[in-house]
Amino acid sequence: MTATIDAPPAAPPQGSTPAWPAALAGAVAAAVALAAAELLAGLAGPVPSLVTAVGNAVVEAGSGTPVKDIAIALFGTAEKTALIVGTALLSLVLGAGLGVLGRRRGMWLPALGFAAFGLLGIAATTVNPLDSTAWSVPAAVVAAGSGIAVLRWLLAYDARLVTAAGSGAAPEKVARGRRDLLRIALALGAVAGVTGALGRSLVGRGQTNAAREAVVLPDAAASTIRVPEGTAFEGIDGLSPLFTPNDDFYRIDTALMPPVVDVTTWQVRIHGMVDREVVLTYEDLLSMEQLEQPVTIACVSNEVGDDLIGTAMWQGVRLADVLDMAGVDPAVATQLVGRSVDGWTAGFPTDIAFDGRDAMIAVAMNGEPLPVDHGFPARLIVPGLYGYVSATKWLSEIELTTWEAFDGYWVPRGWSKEGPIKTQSRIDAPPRGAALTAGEVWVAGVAWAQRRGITRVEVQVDDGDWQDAELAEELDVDVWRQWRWRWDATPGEHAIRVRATDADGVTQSEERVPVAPDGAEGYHTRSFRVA
Ligand SMILES: Nc1nc2c(c(=O)[nH]1)N[C@H]1C(S)=C(S)[C@@H](COP(=O)(O)O)O[C@H]1N2
Ligand SMILES: [Mo]
Repeated sequence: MTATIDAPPAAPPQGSTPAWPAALAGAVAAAVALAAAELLAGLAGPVPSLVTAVGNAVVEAGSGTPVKDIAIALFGTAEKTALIVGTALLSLVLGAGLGVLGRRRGMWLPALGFAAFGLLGIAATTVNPLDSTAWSVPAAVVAAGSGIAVLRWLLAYDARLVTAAGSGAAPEKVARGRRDLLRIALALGAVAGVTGALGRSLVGRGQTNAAREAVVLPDAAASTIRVPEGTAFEGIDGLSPLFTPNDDFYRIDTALMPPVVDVTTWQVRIHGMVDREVVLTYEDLLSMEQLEQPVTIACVSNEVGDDLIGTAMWQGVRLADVLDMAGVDPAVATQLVGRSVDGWTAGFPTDIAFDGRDAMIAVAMNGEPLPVDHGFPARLIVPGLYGYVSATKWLSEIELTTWEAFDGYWVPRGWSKEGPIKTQSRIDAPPRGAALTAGEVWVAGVAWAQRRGITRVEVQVDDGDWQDAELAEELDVDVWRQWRWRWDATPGEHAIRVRATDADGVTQSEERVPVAPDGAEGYHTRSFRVA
């Protein structure tokens, strides 16, 4: 100590070799390792999440012990999340320790530490029979490898700074180097955080899919979808099928990632202006009387001629049945609001649930449990209303309120409070880009006027007369109807238009109207080149 008073120090003073860079390097390396493992698990189905596996193993080991009770007491009922966060945080702290050790004793120690981490992860996967231990090996190797690489690089960076300080480099230069190191480490940590979160959400999705696959639907939907005789035209290239396959069904929602719902704890609560609150679990819904109904749903944002519309066989519980359990007076509780697990809302007049249409809490789509993208485990389907006012996916609440008391998600954003679907028609065939030659060509498509039904579709070529198209049989007023028209095509460029008339005798409006605020209007027109 006295030497430093009289003369400049021969060795760098303690303050210039702080421990934090090594600790930070270790923590960041651990974060990168975890993130790499999670991303791999998220991307590759059979690869288990090592963090989850370790968490599960801890639960297994700790069941019936105070460890678990303390975790629940500290973090509330979100013990699963707490466990994962806890496992991750503990890993970061251990990583920091490895960083400090690595600087003092050399890289072999942290390398062993990371390898031990990997082995622990692999061992943890043996606890849960659903985890593949074999597939955990690549995850562990990638995790340990990336952790070691990052730590090596950061410690080498730090070592250069220590050497520079020791050989008399300007203190500002060393300080700047440290700031750069801090910045790099924090950036790496941030990237690891984002990657890890992405990986986890993908893992969660995989778990939801597994839960979904385990669902056994009540009889009704076990039947495959049969298309009744005459309701669909065969063999017209480009024509939309009567039922839209789930994989081709349009998807519209505000969720960046579809919410991950644990179906074993999920429930829907019917509350607000009711005689008694009702809470239904997934099991409850499946055990109630099932309704199976084909419905064409549509998005208010569907431009004329576009494909934000699709038809499915929906299965579920009649909404009126559920409302009757709760005791609802639609003259008093004038609005029904569906709320999603992620807080999204949609509201419509309560009357609609009782007016005879097949409004339902749907659990199945085309004979399968609802796909995750389309609202697993349950959603609302209300024939005749655009999705934004009715079709709440990942349903968690049905709240009865008044029309004036609440506005659903899209209403304050400039969309109409009421959203009945408008009569529309679309030309599907011939498909885009088809090489047409003169002669007979099928022009075909779909037309819809939910709640009313379609009675007439007409086609016009260039400025010719409107001609009646042939209609397939109506499956249901709430389902689109296929139409076709035999065109004797002549060489040249032609414009073809279509218009539909509903069962009230009202023809769709010709004047173009944009999608906002309550749905597009106008005739769909396409041009074709005939050779
Ligand atoms: N939770 C939730 N449900 C939602 C939405 C949403 O953003 N979040 N969007 C609605 C809209 S605008 C439409 S058109 C339909 C689309 O349903 P689909 O994605 O199954 O086709 O879902 C509705 N349900
Ligand atoms: Mo929509």
